[in-house]
Amino acid sequence: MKFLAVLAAVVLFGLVAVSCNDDDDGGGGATGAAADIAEERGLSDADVAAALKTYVPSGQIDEYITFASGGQSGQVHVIGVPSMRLLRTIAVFTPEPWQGYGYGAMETEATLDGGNGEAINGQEPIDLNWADTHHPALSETEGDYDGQFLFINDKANSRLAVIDLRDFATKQLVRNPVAVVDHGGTFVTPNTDWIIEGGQYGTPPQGEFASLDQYKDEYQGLVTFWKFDRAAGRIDEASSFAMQLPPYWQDLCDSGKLVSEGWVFCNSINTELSTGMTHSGEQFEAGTAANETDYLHAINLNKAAEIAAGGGTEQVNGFNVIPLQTSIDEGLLYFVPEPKSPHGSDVTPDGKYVVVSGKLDTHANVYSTEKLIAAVEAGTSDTDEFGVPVLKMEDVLEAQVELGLGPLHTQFDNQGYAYTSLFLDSAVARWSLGGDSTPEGQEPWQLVTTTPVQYNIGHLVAAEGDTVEPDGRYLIAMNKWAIDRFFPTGPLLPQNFQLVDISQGGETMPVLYDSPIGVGEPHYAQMIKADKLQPWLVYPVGTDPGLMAGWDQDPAAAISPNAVLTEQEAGVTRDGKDVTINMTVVRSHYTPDLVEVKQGDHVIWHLTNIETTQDATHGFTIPGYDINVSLEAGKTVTVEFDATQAGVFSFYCTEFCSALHLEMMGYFTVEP
Ligand code: CUK
Ligand code: CUA
Repeated sequence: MKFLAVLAAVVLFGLVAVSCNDDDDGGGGATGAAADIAEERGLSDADVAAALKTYVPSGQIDEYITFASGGQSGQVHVIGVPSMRLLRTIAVFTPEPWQGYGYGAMETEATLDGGNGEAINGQEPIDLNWADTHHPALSETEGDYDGQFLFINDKANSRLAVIDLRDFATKQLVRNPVAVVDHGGTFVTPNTDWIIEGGQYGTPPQGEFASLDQYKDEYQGLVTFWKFDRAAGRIDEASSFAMQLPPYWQDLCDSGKLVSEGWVFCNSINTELSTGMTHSGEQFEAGTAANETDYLHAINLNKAAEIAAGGGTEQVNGFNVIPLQTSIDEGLLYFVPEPKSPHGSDVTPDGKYVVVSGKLDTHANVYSTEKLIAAVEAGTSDTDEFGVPVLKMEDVLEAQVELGLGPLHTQFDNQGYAYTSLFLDSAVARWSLGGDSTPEGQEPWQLVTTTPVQYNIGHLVAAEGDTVEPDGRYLIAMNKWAIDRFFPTGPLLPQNFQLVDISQGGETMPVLYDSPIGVGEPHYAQMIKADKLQPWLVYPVGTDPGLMAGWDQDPAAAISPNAVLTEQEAGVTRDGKDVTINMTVVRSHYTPDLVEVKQGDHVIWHLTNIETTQDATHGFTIPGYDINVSLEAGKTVTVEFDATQAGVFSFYCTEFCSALHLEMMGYFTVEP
């Protein structure tokens, strides 16, 4: 079958290839059935070629998997490449009923609750039920994706999530107790020892008040380094720390790698310390764009981690914070001027350069990490108004590459090209790296070509394009505006992911496919080779996903003490007002199928799907109780609630699992 499909593709492609000289001739070059279809549908040769490059026949699997931020949905979307098919959404910060996330399953309630944080200054946190997710980060080993974990930030509430890629399930949410918002996260260090969460808008520490008149003295910037404990599969909050920074608006960060490993680079805006119209007489838009340059922050993370471990921190809201003065005294923080209103901070695969674009500048600025480290060692007497040492731009800058209007983010391929999104030009710019990486036949640090995209691209993602070993092949332009690309779904339109073929180098860089994303505004994504992922196909029977730790853990250790492994163990027991139900779930019945309680009883309901068949998922809902649970094969879940509502409730399976799915039900009776 596979051979036939390949043969068909070769034949079709051959037919198309014979007449590539005319892009718009209605597929006139193809012959036979393919030509007839192209003709009938008005497809050009380029259309047919793009279709052949992206079509993945039924039963075949995509070569790459993209994890895209779900933006305001607070989720992560899993998308196959090149087909651009949406495979799944992962519930992260937002309750999601299909996955039974936040609808009664105790383990998911606990995960969501972890994201609310603790009381600060005696104020209990408000339940947070949405997030503004921006930057997903795959875990890395020696700078390469290892396919184990995924992290993502919530800009709106300064939170981080840990997702395990064995079951594509969220294991932990943490809320930064010091920051109010974040942006430059998540990015990981080359062995995922640290997860970087850069700040954004200057504020006083969370829970504290200061007037904007006191901006310079009482407001602060922040970057937080979360310690990832790979064995536990969780963030270790007690070993994590933040660094207090001047109240500039820190933006995106990236971790150094190879020669620059141990350093972290964050760009910033609002070095003007603008406080808006009311206080400084100018709206933020103008007030933050007055200076010709802002500051690239270079942070010596290795040294900062030593200082933090050695007790060089203060406690702010119970969290370790290195005060700004300590960072200055210990040489943890250096600034380098960067062009007006910068965005993006992207380290090249060899770790030798950091690319920072200026939104209001036409260049990508390439800083040499080796020059930066040398300048730090040489020392400087220049400082900013807070006393932070400022290195000279000319000592650190390697190149300025003129790209076009509104350059934002940069990714890399395996041929020595860099790719930068041009927001205002609505284009992807391909340019050549210098140093040892210059592509064959190209001059170093030169714009090579641009491909128009529709429209106003934000981030872009290339296959493994931020690792030490990018794959090239594919790039996705993550466009903010769709306008005329899709059927207009009212005034609110989907975002447009456009798949771009970057395999050929030089001036060839065609768009292959438009894919609408109608679920929140994705910002960033990461694309990993599919064969690097090793997802579980079923859970070992009785697994509580909340007990899953690191990948070295014996799977038996994640078997729930509440697992009900056989129908013989199933049943209902009562202890005073506490009623415990031990229930098995299997096609197509629940055991027991009758649960009788009295109004006011406290109900503890353990359910185990004892199936071992892939995709044999069952659901469980109790009408009127806002409970819905997903039980994938092998999973154990506990639901706990007070039987406040009297009546007769037909609980049932919400997943169409078998021919007798409709019969998969039972009665929960609550006697007044
Ligand atoms: S930001 Cu959205 S386009 Cu949050 Cu990475 Cu640049
Ligand atoms: Cu089980 Cu439907």
